[in-house]
Amino acid sequence: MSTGLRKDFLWGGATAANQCEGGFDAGGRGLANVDLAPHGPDRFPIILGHMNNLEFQDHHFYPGKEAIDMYTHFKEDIALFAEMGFKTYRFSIAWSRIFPKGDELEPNEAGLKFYEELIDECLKYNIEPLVTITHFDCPVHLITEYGGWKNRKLVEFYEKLVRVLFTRYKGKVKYWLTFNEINVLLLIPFMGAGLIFDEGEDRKQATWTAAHHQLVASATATRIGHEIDPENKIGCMLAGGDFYPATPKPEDVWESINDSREHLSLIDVQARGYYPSYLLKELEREGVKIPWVDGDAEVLKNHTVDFISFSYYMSKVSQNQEDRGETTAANLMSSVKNPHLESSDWGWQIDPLGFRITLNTLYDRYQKPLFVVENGLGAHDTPDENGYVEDDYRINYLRSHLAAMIDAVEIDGVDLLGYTAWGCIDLVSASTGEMSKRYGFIYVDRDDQGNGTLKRTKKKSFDWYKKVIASNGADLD
Ligand code: BGP
Repeated sequence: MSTGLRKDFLWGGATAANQCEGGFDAGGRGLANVDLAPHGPDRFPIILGHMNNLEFQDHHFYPGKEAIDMYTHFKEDIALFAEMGFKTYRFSIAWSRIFPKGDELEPNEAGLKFYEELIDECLKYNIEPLVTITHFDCPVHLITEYGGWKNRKLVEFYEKLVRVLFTRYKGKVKYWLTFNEINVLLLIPFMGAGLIFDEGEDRKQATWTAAHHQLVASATATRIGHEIDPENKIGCMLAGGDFYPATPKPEDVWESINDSREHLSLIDVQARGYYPSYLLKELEREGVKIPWVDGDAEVLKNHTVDFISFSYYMSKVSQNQEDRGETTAANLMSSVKNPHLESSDWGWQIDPLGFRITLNTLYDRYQKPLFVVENGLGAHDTPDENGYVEDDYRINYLRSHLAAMIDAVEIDGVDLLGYTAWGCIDLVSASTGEMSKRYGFIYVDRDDQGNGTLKRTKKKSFDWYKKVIASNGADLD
């Protein structure tokens, strides 16, 4: 039986350097903002940019320093991905491995070599590397010295980074994402753009200055990527999930349109090549100035992305302020609770049809190929004495979401390049810093305090996903 998915559909899994690699000071790696996000109550104020925290503090535990030590386990891990039949593996480059401070003239060979070996390991198994150039990370030196992405200099440093990557991995890597979930820099500016706000600083101006710089950097990367190798396919990346109006009340519908626009505005620019009129008007009303430099409009216009990638965990609900009901957590934001949906252990609401809806919205809006680069269920796992986890809840979540995704392709005609399940191996949670929020097909023995052997064990979902891939999505049982 065929599913309507393309024959070369890129099935796989996704991780991010700061959540799995560890080795925070290995091979000459420099310190990055993401290293400084501790586990515990200070995590959120820090990733929001509310707390100035640019060095390690003794009273905090920093889970990213060792994470699951993929830095030394990557061969073992990629062998397991290959055993599941992965066609692609999405990982990110830690900027500070390549340029430890960010503003050096020459890159760090040890960092380049590390990723080269990782890429070669993928290619050995015919796994197509899908590289996120930056997944929430920024060298700390670029923050202390330049103020992070609110400084135009960052565009230059990023340009240097991408030139080095495109050149070094030419012919080996074809799929690239410029910035992970670019829209969340509006929500977590320290993690998304290395921003820390001074007392009394105009946060909105600083945030949109940083956003403009990332947009120009992204378009510049697209230009350079295509110049260096016309085979390169370069995508943007959205923290996705549609916003439903809480009721048919026009004010709620309007609220949902505004919430959608807020989240789509940055990829509107990356996909269409210009700032949407609703955003220009809003920024003008708020007195925010876009820091245009000669040539920016052209680079945005002429170097739009080749495809749209996104994460999908849940849909969200919008309601006008006056009527706003009970809220729940929703991937770095909050949402009005949807009474029709179940929730995960962390309150994220589970909505497979919302996945199909989101795929349709994005395809209708941009008419470019899509790539699902994150989806999955963060849950508490209870391993038996051998480390084996019977994670039927995860299989159920993925089964229903994959069925909805296949409907979007087969019935609605969405053009979809691939699907990478988030945290295909257990890793540190971005929002909470916990290990206990697990997404993987592979269990990693490590707890929230950093105890454990780091032993990898296949979960029940491992064999299930293997079967899904082998049947190109036809066998979801
Ligand atoms: C996205 C991030 C990932 C990832 C995922 C799950 O926002 O791109 O880095 O972690 O969400 O979120 P969490 O780890 O908070 O459960």
